[in-house]
Amino acid sequence: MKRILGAVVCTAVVCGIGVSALAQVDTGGWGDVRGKITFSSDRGEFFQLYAMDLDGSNVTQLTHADGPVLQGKWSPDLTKVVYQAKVRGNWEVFVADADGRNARRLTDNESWDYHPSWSPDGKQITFQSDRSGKSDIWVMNADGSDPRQITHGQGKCFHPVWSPKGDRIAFHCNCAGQFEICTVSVDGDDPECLTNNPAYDGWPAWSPGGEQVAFQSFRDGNGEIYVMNADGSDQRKVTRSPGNENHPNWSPDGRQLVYDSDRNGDYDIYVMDLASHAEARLTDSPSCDWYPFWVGGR
Ligand SMILES: [Ca+2]
Ligand SMILES: [Ca+2]
Ligand SMILES: [Ca+2]
Repeated sequence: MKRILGAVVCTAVVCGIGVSALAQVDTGGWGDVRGKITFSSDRGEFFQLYAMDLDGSNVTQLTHADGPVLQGKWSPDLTKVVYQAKVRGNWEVFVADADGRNARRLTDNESWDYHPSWSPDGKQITFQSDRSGKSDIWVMNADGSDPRQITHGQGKCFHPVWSPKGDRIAFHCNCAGQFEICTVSVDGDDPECLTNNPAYDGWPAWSPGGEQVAFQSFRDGNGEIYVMNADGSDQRKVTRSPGNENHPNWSPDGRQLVYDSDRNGDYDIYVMDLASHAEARLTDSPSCDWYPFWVGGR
């Protein structure tokens, strides 16, 4: 990663020559991933992005960097992908074309910048950064310009996700010693928390229409996936396993959730039909497979 992305950054952004050739070295251009589920796995030397069909078949490695790459999220119009990569010891946010070509670095500082998520119009990206001295929620334009701080002192805030309606950002936050799911308007006003209990609540994910939020909670002793209405009402558990379920994301039609679980000893990707609660295991590897994302979903 350091060597390859360093070359991309220097050549494409600073030096301004050879963009297409080195962008191709960066990612190889992985082709069309529409309709697939992507995830991050350390089945190689570092975490990289992978894609598979909806039944778990045809696993292909997307990124081939010499450092970790995590959390690929395709834009709502499926023209771009944003992801985080570790460069010279700290996380930075990158954006590329949907097929992986033309990777561009959006953040460049010694702080950690990560957990990027698109605005519904694809014009802005929210992300988490500790550049202010602690972990806060930030927003920037999709070209990396005009970064602005959204949360200020509510606690350590993580994993922002932009609502499909465009008006609010959900995240999890250590507020007064409790991890809760909170939301804030995109200009930083009107913060509110949707959960309130001593257990860890985290990793919010808006349903495609924005009416519901899936999240992880430890309120029953181990990590389970829950779904609630967007106002925090009707919080209900949808997984029931002795392992830890994490990182829910929605199918494009809102009928299924994809998440990871260590119920079989290491993290693998699972999918659940919300009407029947039927689950299917999609990956079965001794490595850590997590952060699934349904391309075309949220
Ligand atoms: Ca950084
Ligand atoms: Ca809590
Ligand atoms: Ca569980």
